Amino acid sequence: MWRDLKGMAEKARSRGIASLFGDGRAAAFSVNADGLLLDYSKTTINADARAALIALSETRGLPERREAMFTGEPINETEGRAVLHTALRNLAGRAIKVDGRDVMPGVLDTLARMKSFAGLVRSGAYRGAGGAFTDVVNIGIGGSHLGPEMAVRALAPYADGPRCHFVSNVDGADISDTLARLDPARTLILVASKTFTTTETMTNAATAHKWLLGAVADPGAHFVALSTAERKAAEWGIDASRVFGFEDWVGGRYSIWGPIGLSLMIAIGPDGFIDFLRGAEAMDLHFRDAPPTENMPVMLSLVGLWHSHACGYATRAVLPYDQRLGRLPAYLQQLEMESNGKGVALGGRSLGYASGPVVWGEPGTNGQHAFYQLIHQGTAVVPCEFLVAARGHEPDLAHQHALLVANCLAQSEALMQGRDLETARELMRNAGYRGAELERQARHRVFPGARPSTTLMYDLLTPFRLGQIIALYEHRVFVEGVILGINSFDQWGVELGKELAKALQPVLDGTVPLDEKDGSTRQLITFVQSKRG
Ligand code: G6Q
Repeated sequence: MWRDLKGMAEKARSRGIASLFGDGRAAAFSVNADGLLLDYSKTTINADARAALIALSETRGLPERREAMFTGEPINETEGRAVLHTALRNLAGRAIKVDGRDVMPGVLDTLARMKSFAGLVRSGAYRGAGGAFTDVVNIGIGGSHLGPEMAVRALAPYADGPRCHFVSNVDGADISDTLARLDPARTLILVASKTFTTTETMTNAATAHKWLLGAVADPGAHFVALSTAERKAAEWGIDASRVFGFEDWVGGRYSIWGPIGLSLMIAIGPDGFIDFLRGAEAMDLHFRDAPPTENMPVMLSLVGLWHSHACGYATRAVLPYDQRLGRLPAYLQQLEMESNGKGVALGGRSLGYASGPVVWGEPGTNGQHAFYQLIHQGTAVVPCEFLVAARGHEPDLAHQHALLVANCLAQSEALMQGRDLETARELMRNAGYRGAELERQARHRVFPGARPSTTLMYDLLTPFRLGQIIALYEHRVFVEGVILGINSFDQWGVELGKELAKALQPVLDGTVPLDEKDGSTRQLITFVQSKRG
């Protein structure tokens, strides 16, 4: 089937994109979902390619796998776990059973506890040694960091609680720079760690504890734990009333919807957080029910696979024309690359084709003045995924928002249209060039065009909308994983480096000899040791 799709892609390449536009293409190659519009008409996909992609998804068992995920079957097969982040936003409370037990009463109870605690922090009823908390520091990494950091920044216009800060890196510079600006007596620390064992997080938490120890009588009262390891959090000395647990069927990078989202809830308030969950719930219902051509996660995924596996484009750029979505590319990098960056299929055999694509990006218009050069004229084709709101949150600056939207639309138009040599010659002729110099200058001004992009548009980036968008990407990654035959919910590839780092620590300290290391590692360690003295 991949061979057929590759053949189709080859033919599509010669057709280009602009020539496909006739009556109704824009609407026919777009999907709407509760106020979101995904336009994928500026790609080479035509009706035949779409039908073949949908057939592929069905052959790979997408409808059955999707149902298995929503109903709590252990589809994370290498870890023997269900995959139920969708339960965290199942506000309707529909029963979902894992091993015969309905998980919803526990989920809703934790949500109610989070709401109550966030309310107490926001009102100042739960306070620090120096008064109501003015600042909250979320200490976590990877899935316990990127989601809340991205969402708090995205929803800044809705933030009316204490300021939220995020510390992740084991590099002492991160926590040191963050705490330097804060008053310990009015700072609440959230230790966000599913396992409560992650080196970076536990090291930073200990540093924060030391910082508080010198400043307040009861540092423990300034700590909250967000973790599945409730016993470990208790051993660490955090009172059970401030431990918010979740279960192992919530993967780290899918965990923003529960306790790991507490910083977001404190920032925008429980009502805003519920709206965020509602947006995700709306996307879940849509994903579960809509037929393929009207199903946004399915179509977004198929368009992505068309580009990565049929056309062979190795990367994909995420380009939000929204400054507050500045961390979305990093968030999606983890979601996509940790989920589908695998070389082995579910059954244990080698994949035999490319894994999920490399994802990267930056907000527009900034990227335009940096790497868009390569996107327009470089030799590698990079499918671009634009996101933009129709309206901004700054009514006084509507003219700036209009400029932002114009730039976003112009980019997708330029990528598709390009500029041919004859037009470039004409431009250079008008600029006064003649002869060989005209020809030389003209060639530098040619844009190949026919470069694909999609645009995701929405009215305003509200909590509901953000919830919907994040759930859209989660499901897109799931569909892609099903079609590629990958388990999107484990991450064994991060383990080896962790093990080696642990073993290297005593070597760096000089308590274990260097001998067994390779020449390069030995040289680098010797350099560090000589500088440390
Ligand atoms: C995410 C990954 C990983 C994880 C971090 C933090 O899906 O599993 O990024 O979130 O390693 O783990 P803890 O939350 O257990 O500290």
